[in-house]
Amino acid sequence: MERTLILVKPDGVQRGLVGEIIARFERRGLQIAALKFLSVSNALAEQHYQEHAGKPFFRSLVDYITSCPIVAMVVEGPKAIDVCRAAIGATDPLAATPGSIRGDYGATIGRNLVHGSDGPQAAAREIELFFSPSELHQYDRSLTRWIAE
Ligand code: IDP
Ligand code: MG
Repeated sequence: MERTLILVKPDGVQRGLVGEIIARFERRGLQIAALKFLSVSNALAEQHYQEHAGKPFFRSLVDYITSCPIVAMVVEGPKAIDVCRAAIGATDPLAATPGSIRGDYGATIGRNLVHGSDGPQAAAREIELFFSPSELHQYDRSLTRWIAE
């Protein structure tokens, strides 16, 4: 079982795609372990994207992710990191497969709607940046008893 950090970036919120994007992960079979709506500070943005510090797009990336509240979530499941990266699609929406979130809703690399951790180390680091341990929930899913009591 793996956990990974997903962000619905400001363009996803502004375009009214929050429900649609969360639904993609739910339908893929992933289980929500944590979920919140927050404004990302400059400091948090710089930490989250630290691997990109110094790149030409770093400043605009930080401006983008801090420009409007976002949805942060932790989802879990078998191979959750790779499953989510596949559901999200390639970084540049032009190269993203149709059927992926970026392939269906994105047009440009600077507005690609969603973030997903790219490996186990990144996932652990990023989850800790956005969530405290008490905000992460473990529970068993079942169906029958949630349809009829
Ligand atoms: P990823 O989000 O698919 O993991 P990364 O290479 O980690 O892609 O880049 C992080 C984010 O930085 C991208 O999702 C995108 O928002 C932004 N980004 C990456 N490359 C460029 C670029 O060439 N121009 C503008 N923004 C970029
Ligand atoms: Mg990345």
